[in-house]
Amino acid sequence: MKKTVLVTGATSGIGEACARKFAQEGYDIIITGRRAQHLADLKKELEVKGTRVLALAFDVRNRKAATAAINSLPLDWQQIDVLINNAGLALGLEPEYEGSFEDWETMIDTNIKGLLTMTRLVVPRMVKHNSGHVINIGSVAGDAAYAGGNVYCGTKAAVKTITDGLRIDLAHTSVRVTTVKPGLVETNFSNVRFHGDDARADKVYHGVKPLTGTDIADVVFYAASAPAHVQIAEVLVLATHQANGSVLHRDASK
Ligand code: NDP
Ligand code: 8X3
Repeated sequence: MKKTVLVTGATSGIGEACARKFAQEGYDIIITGRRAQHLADLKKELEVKGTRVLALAFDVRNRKAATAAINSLPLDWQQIDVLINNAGLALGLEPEYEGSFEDWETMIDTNIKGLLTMTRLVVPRMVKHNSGHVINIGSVAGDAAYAGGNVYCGTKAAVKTITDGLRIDLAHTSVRVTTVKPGLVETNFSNVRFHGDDARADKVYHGVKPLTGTDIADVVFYAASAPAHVQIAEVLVLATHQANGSVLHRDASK
């Protein structure tokens, strides 16, 4: 029987790559994000290739909108087999004593509360059917703070702990729970972090071969396609020249 995946933040980067990967592997896809036009374009492209796609534009910070979107699912889309909680962002790299209250709030509301909202809305049906898989996108940033990472690192540490908590709460069921923790992935992430300063964003990837969204999508799919008795609890995926959130070897000649 065909399976359904719901990907949050499917308009760009890792989420978009996950949507493409699961589509390629024969899943029906629910793509979500705030940018409706990006969703419409991706839906059109995947449908041409024969994938069933449902696009739902909403902000994961808006609990009412998220609830309405999940409650609006047509009958044949209601059984979600895989939930990929990917929507998230970093804003700023200032020392904590100079950080922006607004940026902090956006990160906490998106990365932590948005992920919790989607989990709370989708998981009860998984429990009812005693099957499903929640894959949360954490980060190497959640393993240890790096300079200027303060609040972003804190949100990703929270993702790890919240995911571990969910795994405990679901241990009596067949629902699996995974955290995938990427390192440096070249996406829109740094452009967003630096509020559209693309030159500064580009510098993040100078002299190093970063991971791609597709690299992470492959790992996410690996976890989702493991045999039912295998629960990949956590995966840390780094670029080859990255050792942790703070140590990255750059080749100055590149
Ligand atoms: P992108 O900026 O390319 O993608 C972020 C996605 O999140 C977009 O689709 C965006 O959609 C969505 N999103 C952001 N805010 C909201 C919101 N309020 N409501 C709904 N969707 C939202 O970055 P990445 O692909 O790199 O990031 C994806 C995840 O991976 C994030 O959780 C990030 O923290 C994590 N990560 C990234 C790493 C990296 O180096 N790139 C490394 C480790 C983890 P839209 O704007 O349309 O709403
Ligand atoms: C994104 C990776 O190291 O830029 O979570 O924080 S990092």
